[in-house]
Amino acid sequence: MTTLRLILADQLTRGLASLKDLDPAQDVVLMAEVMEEANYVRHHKQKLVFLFAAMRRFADELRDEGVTVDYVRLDEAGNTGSLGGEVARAIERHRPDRLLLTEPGEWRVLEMMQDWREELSCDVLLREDDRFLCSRGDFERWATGRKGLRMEFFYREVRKSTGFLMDDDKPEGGRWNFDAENRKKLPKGMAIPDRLRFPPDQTTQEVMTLVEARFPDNFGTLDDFGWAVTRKDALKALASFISSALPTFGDYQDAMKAGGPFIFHGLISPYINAGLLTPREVCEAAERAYRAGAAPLNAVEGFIRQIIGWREYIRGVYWLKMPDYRETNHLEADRKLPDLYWTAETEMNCLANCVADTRDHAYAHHIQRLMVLGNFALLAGVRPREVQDWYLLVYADAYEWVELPNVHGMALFADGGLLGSKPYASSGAYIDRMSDYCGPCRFDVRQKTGPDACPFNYLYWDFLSRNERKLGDNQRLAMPYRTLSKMTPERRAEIGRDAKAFLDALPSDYEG
Ligand code: FAD
Ligand code: DLZ
Ligand code: SF4
Repeated sequence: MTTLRLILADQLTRGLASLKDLDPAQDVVLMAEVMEEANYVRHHKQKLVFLFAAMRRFADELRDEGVTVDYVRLDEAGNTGSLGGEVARAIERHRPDRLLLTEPGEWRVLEMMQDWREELSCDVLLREDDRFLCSRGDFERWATGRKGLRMEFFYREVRKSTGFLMDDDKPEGGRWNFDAENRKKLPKGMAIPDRLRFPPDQTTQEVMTLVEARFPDNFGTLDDFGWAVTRKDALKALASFISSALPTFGDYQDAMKAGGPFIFHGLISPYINAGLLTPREVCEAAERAYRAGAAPLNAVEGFIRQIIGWREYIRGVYWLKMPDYRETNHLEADRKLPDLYWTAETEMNCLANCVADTRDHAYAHHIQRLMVLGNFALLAGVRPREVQDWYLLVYADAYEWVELPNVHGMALFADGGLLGSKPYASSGAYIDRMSDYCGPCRFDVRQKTGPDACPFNYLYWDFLSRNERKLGDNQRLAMPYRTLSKMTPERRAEIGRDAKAFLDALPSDYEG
């Protein structure tokens, strides 16, 4: 029996469900670079280069094993430009008995695959993606009947079921969560380790030329491209992170620094999400460092929680709530995405830095994404769909399953509180506490209103005021709403005037 096995750009895992019983003598692996996937949002140039180069190198590795790989390049004559078109053409070429798939990470692609069952002339089999630690079914069972879907409770279950950082049936160190110790600002002059980056190999250079030629106007630059494009190099990047940055990851997890987003972060999400690393092996490496005394518990617990907690939880919410999830707009936000998200041209130093980091690296770390870029979109009331599209295209690690709940739920509160018990809204004080952005900024973070005041300050109070009907009875916002209620009508009007003038003057003409 001949099996055609389709491998998508984010399924570059040798142990993938649909590669498990591969018979090199009979089977054909199909991989296709297609315009439809490259264009459904106009991905950052680095994301395109990373994925196409990693696909090509993965195909080479399979061939080295003796596997027949039918690899369709983007610029190849006859490329239909769609996954469906390339699967149909490959069926004509190879006449397989069946097409074997691993479930994709996006609802859109799953729907497409389900249509193939009707459209194609061979059997279509869809296997579960078992690279996650919690299956979609297990997440659904956990979520059923619960009032709220709090990550912390889910995380504890995954700790128990996987055994990560467990001391028999108790959490290592006697606590599940060491987050309270993980909120330090970077001390001035603290040394940041050099991170292992990878000069583009020949394949990557070829793809760079292709991407510059075919996607010249896409967001982002390729100058600082340094992503690994093979599993071997991704493992080196992981080892380098574990030895040089993990020990301090916890302490400074929320800190931000002008001119560099990497600080002590893992820089591994593109690799895990594309399949070059598995979440389990990443957590095992971190736990080994802890057990060997090479990294403290607050760092290792904090890191492992991101992966077996947040990452799995986010994926569970996506599949539980799609397809309706992306349509909600709880706060009725209706502003167009400001141009600064594309140009980095703004006098707000925090935003300028975070957009520039994103442009230069297809990367920004979690707090930049949440508390600067997301917070601003939330306070300014930007349309969720436009913000979602932006996040989906600018980051090398972005696929809808992980981007959407993070943006729609966590950053924008567009789901009305399914994911977070309150919006992550904050004034400039938080950014000042956690970064060095404010010192050189043209605005004054201590001023609340007026031409020199930090816009985050009046936007924050204006946001609370504007959304009082929807958020006023949220217990976790009781304190700021009490403060708001004590403001005189004149003060509230002044805040509203400054916010309106600022937002009205924001250029928003760019069509990303
Ligand atoms: P580290 O800080 O070193 O964390 C380790 C790992 O934990 C990450 O590699 C990642 O796999 C996982 N992780 C941490 N937080 C989350 C989270 N909230 N959701 C899922 N995984 C998490 N992550 C993506 O992978 N793709 C996205 O498209 C994405 N969009 C985001 C959008 C917003 C608005 C926010 C607030 C967060 C988003 N995240 C996304 C989560 C997080 O910001 C990135 O996973 C992280 O910055 C990746 O960098 P790192 O590997 O250095 O992570
Ligand atoms: C993101 C992406 C891009 C840019 N290009 C391709 C491609 O050419 N071929 C492919 O198989 N997959 C691509 N992908 C990933 C898909 O768009 C999609 O996001 C994931 O496969 C969903 O799991
Ligand atoms: Fe950002 Fe306000 Fe600080 Fe300027 S003062 S960097 S706008 S938080």
